[in-house]
Amino acid sequence: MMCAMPELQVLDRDTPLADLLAALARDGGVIVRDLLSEGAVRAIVDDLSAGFDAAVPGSKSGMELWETFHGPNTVRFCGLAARSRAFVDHALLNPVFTAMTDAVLSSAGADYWLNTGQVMAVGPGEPAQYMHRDENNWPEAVADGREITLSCMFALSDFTVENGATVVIPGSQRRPSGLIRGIETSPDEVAYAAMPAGSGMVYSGKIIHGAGENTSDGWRYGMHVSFVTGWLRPEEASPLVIDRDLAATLPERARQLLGWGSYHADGGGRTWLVDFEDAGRLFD
Ligand SMILES: O=C(O)CCC(=O)C(=O)O
Repeated sequence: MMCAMPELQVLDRDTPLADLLAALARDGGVIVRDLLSEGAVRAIVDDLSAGFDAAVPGSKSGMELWETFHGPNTVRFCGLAARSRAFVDHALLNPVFTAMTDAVLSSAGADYWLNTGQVMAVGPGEPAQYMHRDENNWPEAVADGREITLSCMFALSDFTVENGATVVIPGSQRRPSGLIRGIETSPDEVAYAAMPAGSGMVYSGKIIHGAGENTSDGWRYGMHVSFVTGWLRPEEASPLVIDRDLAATLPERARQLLGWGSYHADGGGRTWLVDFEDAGRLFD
């Protein structure tokens, strides 16, 4: 008897928040249709095209593990808020993704900030990335039942099973915490984030996933955006890239998410201050 392949739920962007969160809680990931309008995708791609042209596939880290993780024929680059105002307006401040993040990360801390905004363009012939969990970036903070990070993979071009759509193991967010670095998977346990450009897969920091193999002759253009609770250090040092003059042109919430604001823990702790004041005061 043939087993049906698992599938992620695909919901519209105007689905009630409670239903989006229920799908996320059940499967560990949910595809949201039209998270970005056609115009937003076009504006982001236009703004990032110089980055695509300049970027060389593969990792420059010189570290074998990272080079394998990044993929030899995958183009990645960050600093998206410095390259694209459309990224800020439509992805960083995306109303659906941020509403989901508000709900999911509220049990980890009083606020969150950008972990990374990253182009992930998978080239023809690229093998599948090893399966992993995003929360393993912060091993000391991982705890069963607590989400510390939430991610969205925005499709900037159509994602298909053939061109490397992200592979996930639905339900794996409920497996015991611990480091996952490459595990065997069977076809009857994985789902693919196959989706048209403009859609996005919102996924838990605990779900086991990785970029799929690209067996096509085209590129798969993805843009990963993730948030992390405000008391943890993000992967990307955003305020070292988005300078104060540029930050001054952005909406206040975008500035806060990019590290130009301070963290006020429930209970009174205050961190990331400037001379005892909230970093946001720099813009008064
Ligand atoms: O490119 C993808 O589909 C997923 C990549 C990923 O999970 C990562 O690099 O952390």
